[in-house]
Amino acid sequence: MVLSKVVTIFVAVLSISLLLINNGVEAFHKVYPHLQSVSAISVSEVHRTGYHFQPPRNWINDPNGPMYYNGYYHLFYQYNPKGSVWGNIVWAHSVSKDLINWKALEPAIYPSKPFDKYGCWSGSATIVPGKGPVILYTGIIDEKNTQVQVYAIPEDPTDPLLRKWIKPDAINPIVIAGQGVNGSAFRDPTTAWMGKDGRWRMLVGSRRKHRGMAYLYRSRDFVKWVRAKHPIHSKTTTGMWECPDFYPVSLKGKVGLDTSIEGNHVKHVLKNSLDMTRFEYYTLGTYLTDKDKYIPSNTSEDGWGGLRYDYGNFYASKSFFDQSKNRRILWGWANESDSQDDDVKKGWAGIQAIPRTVWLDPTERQLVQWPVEELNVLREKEVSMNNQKLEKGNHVEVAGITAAQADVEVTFSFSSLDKAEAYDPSWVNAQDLCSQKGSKVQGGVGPFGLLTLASENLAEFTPVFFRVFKAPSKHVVLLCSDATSSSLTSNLYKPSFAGFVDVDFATKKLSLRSLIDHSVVESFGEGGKTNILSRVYPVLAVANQANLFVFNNGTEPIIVENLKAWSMKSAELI
Ligand code: DQQ
Repeated sequence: MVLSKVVTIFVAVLSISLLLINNGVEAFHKVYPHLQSVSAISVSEVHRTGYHFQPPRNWINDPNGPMYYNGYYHLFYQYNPKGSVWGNIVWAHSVSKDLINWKALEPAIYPSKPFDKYGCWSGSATIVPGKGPVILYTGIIDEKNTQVQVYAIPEDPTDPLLRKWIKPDAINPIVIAGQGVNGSAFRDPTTAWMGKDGRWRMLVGSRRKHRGMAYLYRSRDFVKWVRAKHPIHSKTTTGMWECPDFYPVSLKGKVGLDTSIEGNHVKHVLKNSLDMTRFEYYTLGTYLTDKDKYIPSNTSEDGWGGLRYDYGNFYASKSFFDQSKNRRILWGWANESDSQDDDVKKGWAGIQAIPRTVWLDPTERQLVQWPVEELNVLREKEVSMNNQKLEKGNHVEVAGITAAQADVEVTFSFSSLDKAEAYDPSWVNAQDLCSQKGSKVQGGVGPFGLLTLASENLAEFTPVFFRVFKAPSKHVVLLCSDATSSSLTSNLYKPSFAGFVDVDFATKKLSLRSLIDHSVVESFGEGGKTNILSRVYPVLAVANQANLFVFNNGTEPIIVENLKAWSMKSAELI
């Protein structure tokens, strides 16, 4: 009795502290009745992106049902057609031939039935052999946000753009919460996969009290679904699991796999988006197909401190297998870091991160991500820098490109690690360490990296940088993307996002790529091992007043071995 009280108090305290550090973002289902149908008179352009996906106006959140089908990529996403805060949610729909240039169509799925009258929330697409694409999504049936799962198919499967979707009345909703399941925490069905027994499986995110869960459902015909006795996986204290994603990755190479592939040559990935903190984490593990259980590997922390696709603003992500290029592609939503009132004034909120190819690192300890190769077609006007030495306190401009809309790839090197600062083992939280040390506190090996979206006199800048520390038996590398000095505006969330990088120092080099796009700095450390997306709102470092620099603020001299930077053309978003 006493013990259970202690546990309850501990969980409550943990939940409150997690909420206090919740990535600075309001709960996504927070309803602003007075704002959610307020349409802005005009759209503010200054921080709109040039090549990250965003519609002409209004609120967007989670990517939904991405797929490649009959020559087109389809991206659906959560969208408020009436305003720029969350609400009135439909599935907006865009199509593309190359994942970069998009054409908007009419919303594909919108409230029209009793089983989705109060909203069409997130879900996934599965290409069912012999049937074509099927979307499973969460319908909201009442004002209490009771959730059911809905089945939708194209009205005309021969339409190459799959414009209209129907939700057959005779079978919907296909899944309701059922006994023992919390009906207001029961959402975001995954892409389905087929087991060796010929039955389909899919997951639905949920929680039981504070335990995050992914319920498993099975079906023979994709229409009648039965819940398995046990969830595929669950974890104490992690709270509601939103937008679960479950898929195999090959042990060798970068090739992506269809979601139904299983066997000794693969590991599985389970990713969940944690409603309590607005962060996601994933584990790598083994899918025991005979038991329909997923067991995370002992190299993957299963919980709050787990691996993240991205240590910045990246949420509700979803991957799909692109059968046209045999790769797995990951989409994630990047929310704003300004206030709801700002969003109403500017007439838009939310973007999608650049789609990323994802594969297993050869160490098998983590995933690696890289912007899809198609992005490179937007590159123009290349400039480069080679063997540029950076002494302590130096910064050098990367001139000649449109620094507010750019792509930069750089490799830094140094000749010795002797000067690396001592690592304090209590520094387990990378973000805390980054906010403590930042880019301005002089170090030994680092901080060095890029000053992005910088005003000429550095009154504003968003540094993306490494700091190297020396622990007793290894070196610890921190990658930071620090928004603290990003804007002279005060009413903004300016986090010091950071993650540790798993590095082999045989070559004493570190590489970085940053995609800079007006209010986005999306960075990939060490070839995509540790990635961070920041949203920033400079007032001086805008348009052609933005600059890009390389810098070093450590005592060890740093060499910019090779840097290439490009102005980026704008993507077509029509
Ligand atoms: N957003 C959707 C939900 C999902 C959440 C609602 C995650 O289905 O759980 O817009 O951002």
